[in-house]
Amino acid sequence: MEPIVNPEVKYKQIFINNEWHDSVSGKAFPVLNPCTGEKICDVQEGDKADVDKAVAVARAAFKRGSPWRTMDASRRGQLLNKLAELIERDLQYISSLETLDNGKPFLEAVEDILVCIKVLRYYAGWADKIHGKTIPVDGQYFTYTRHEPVGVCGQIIPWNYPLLMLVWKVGPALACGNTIVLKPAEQTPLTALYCASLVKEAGFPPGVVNIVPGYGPTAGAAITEHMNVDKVAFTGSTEVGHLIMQAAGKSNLKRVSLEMGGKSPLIIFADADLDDAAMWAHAAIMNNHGQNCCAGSRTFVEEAIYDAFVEKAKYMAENRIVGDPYDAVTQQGPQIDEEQLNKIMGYIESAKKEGAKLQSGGERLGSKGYFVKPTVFSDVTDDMKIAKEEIFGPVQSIIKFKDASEVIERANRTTYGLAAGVITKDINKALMMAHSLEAGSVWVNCYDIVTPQTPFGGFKMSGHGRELGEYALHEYTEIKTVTIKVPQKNS
Ligand code: TXE
Repeated sequence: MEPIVNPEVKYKQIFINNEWHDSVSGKAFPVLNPCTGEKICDVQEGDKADVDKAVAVARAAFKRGSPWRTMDASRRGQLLNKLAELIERDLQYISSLETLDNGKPFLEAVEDILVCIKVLRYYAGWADKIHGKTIPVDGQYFTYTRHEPVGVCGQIIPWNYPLLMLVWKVGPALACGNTIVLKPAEQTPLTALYCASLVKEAGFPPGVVNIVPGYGPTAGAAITEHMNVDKVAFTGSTEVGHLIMQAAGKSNLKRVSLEMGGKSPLIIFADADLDDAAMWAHAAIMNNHGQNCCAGSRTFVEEAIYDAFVEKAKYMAENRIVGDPYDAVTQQGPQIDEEQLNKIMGYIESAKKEGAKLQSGGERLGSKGYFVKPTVFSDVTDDMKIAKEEIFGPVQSIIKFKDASEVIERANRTTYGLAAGVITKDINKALMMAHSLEAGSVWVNCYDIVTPQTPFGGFKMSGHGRELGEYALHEYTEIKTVTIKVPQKNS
């Protein structure tokens, strides 16, 4: 598929009640092209007043007796399928828009959007299969459970996978019958807004999905503090995750699910096929420019193959093609913005100072846009900043280890727990590692395999709750126990 280079931006307003609105304040904010740092367009800037409007209509759409509440569950599934079909129809345009806004290579944007379609279809299938149980209770009673929607769900998403993060949250929420007020990241609101137009075209009733672009401390905080929002789902930094739990605690104790960052270990044993291991490790950290919550940002390599591995890693980084994301050969585009660029460059400098050995990259590429050369450090030790903190950039840290029990301790010595990987031909070792690593996902002889069917989320400070798979439905339902006295029970 060919991209539409610099596609037209069709929607720049706030989407409330299936209509487009200017912000109450009259303000708009610039959306920048990460390849150039230049403005793509201005988008209406939502704030508390706009969030209030969106929550009010989402609440009305959730009222008992409303078209949405009285709709057959199977019909909700049909609407989700329709939305998937419309995204598929516009795949080329949406992927092109994602590349413009986010900077990821066009073919990777296409991959993202194809996964969006799969996730929507997966949850479309669930819509009429979300049900409770009848329970054989003690006494003369008949008891059953109902899985009811939670209500108005606030959803706050990041910029690294803009439409994918929207779909991960919107899919299960709608399958369960909730209504939504979603805030896209300020860096990347464009595909979310286009998707809003498809929500309307698909036939979702007004007020079911509302999209309020804006900044975190204003629009985002208004969602998290709102007394009429029943649940908030968030993907982003741990720092903001803390704020979200605090806001929920201070307001109405809304339900909270969080997916935050990681410092995920990928552990390569000496028995691994070296080329294969180097390929997985490179992809684990470099994919999406390192802007991946489960990036394999600590590459642990057993000492017997350490030097040979470093050579391969260096070669792969040096040969990675960085440049224009609309060019089909490009593997890496720009980082999302200047703040992220500066953060990454700061980590690279700290590694140089702390004694890590720079094998490749280590600097910005060009002076326009936010490109970083794929960077590899060897001789990284556990106490260095780059081995402890999330860099969120194309920076591989290769760390040496001696044996399995030692590396388990070291790999788990982090406040994060999102993902981990193991590469070995020894099945016993693989299983022992998989069951010892403190992470929500463990990949063996592969990495970053996330599918619509598999739960995804973090241990420890990487998260609360799970997205995707059947497990995500728990985050979007309340369980009600109904007990009825009966004159006589029979087994
Ligand atoms: O995240 P923020 P940023 C990590 C990664 C990255 C760092 C900072 O390490 O370098 O976080 O990125 C909204 N109340 N991840 O600054 O600020 C914000 O508007 C409510 C990991 O972009 O957490 C955006 O919509 N909302 C990650 C979303 O939160 C607030 C993906 C994420 O932004 C808010 C992104 C507030 N007070 C960054 N402040 C992952 N897990 O994949 C901000 N927001």
